[in-house]
Amino acid sequence: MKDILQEFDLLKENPGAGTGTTWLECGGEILESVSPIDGQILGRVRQASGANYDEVAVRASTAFEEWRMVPAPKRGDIVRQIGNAVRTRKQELSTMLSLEVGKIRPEAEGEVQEMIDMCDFAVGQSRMLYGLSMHSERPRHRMYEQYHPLGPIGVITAFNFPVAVWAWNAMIGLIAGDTVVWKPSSKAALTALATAKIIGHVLHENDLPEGILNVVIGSRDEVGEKLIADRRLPLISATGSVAMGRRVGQVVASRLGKSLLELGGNNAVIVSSKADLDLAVRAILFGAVGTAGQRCTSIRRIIAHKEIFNPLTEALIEAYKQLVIGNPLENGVLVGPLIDAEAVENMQRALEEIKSQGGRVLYGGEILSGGIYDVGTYVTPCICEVSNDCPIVQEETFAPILYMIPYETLEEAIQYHNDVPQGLSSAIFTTDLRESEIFLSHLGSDCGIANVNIGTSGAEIGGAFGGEKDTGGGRESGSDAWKIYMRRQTCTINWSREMPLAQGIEFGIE
Ligand code: UN1
Repeated sequence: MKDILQEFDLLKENPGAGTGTTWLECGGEILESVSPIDGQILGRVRQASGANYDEVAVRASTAFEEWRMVPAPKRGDIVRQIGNAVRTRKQELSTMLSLEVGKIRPEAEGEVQEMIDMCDFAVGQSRMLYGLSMHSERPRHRMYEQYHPLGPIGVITAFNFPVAVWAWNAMIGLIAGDTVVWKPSSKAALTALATAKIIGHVLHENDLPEGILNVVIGSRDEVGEKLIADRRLPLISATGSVAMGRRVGQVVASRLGKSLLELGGNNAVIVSSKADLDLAVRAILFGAVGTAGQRCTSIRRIIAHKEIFNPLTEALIEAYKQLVIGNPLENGVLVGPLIDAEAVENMQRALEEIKSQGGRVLYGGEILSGGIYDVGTYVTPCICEVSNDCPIVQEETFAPILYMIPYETLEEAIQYHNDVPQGLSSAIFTTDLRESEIFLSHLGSDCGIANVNIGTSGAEIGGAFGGEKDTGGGRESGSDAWKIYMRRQTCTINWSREMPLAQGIEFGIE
């Protein structure tokens, strides 16, 4: 295999701002991309300065003037080509992603597939930017609504889904006629640059103006703060922690911009006494341990009926014992490293708190050592028994810690379920129709995503993705999420020779 940097024409040191085909002379600090797999430096990025950010924003604004005039289905055709270009580079891009953020190969490939699927979805959507038409209350008047391109938009993404979540926003933004300024996580900088290169090439080959898709890697203070405060960007879509989202939401609201926030989850699964336990164990394993517990949709809490609490816990411990933890690029490994030493520290701190709050660690939680493990990013996924009133249950720790919480009645289970600040994804395992319908009703889950007999993670792109409460309220990806990327306009046309007013108002000089 060629060196992964060469695969994407990346250098040992790369400028952190550009369009994929042209790059700026960057003036920020050097960022090292360190693989969580073995601590090796994969490459370096010269980050953007505040002045570089401005150059990017000017390019995105200028390119918007042209891009918005390309007919939407033609924009869709460009996105089709982007999808095809990513298809041909799926292997290399997933390898880059695994190396940089530590995802196991099947999940890295799944993520790149999610980006490809998003392109396909956006191509279809480009011919379906529908507005309604209404019957006017005035004679010989016509009313309808239409959707116009919005402008250059800002997209801030997290390390754990460095390309898929960006594609949710960027591909829909593109077909909507927007240009995109992408600020990826500094922990996934090279993956972002590689992606920008693949896509930049497609745009260039189609003789499109530079600046339709831009990437800008930089610090929060120099770049992040400027981007969210930038009045040229009518929409900021941000994925990350609740603290980050609160800041983005406040700054964007203070300039009356639109924000689309996809923040923390603290997702629970209710396992009823009438559940198919075999299904539940398989789903919980993927949901709690997949991506080493670093998805916003990861399962963090199991609310289990007391009758099946013990057998379920035992089955999960048995399954956890069989997990192969190690180099995510190797076949058979199911758990890779956490993103960095800080994530491991946070996990350890949470485990201390669990114990001090009366919880018990039933399995796992150790930092592994020896061989590849010596890099300090590998941990054993952990199962804890806690009571629902432990304060730690309210928090999302971005690590593979699973809380087992017993319940007696479904009402109590739902109360526990909803009793956290976050509201992203949720599930119930039951074969009882009444229980599942209660869970899906207004009495049930208060989350943006609610599932029956499947886990909380691994959502398909076709639905709108996002959550309530501290999760931020945004919706991305499928369904009608495209609307936020466009400017809605209601139009009324008078084709009569009269000037009637709405609500029957008479106003005029005799
Ligand atoms: C995230 O972790 O920010 O539903 C997104 C899922 C993935 C996306 C997760 N499709 O788990």
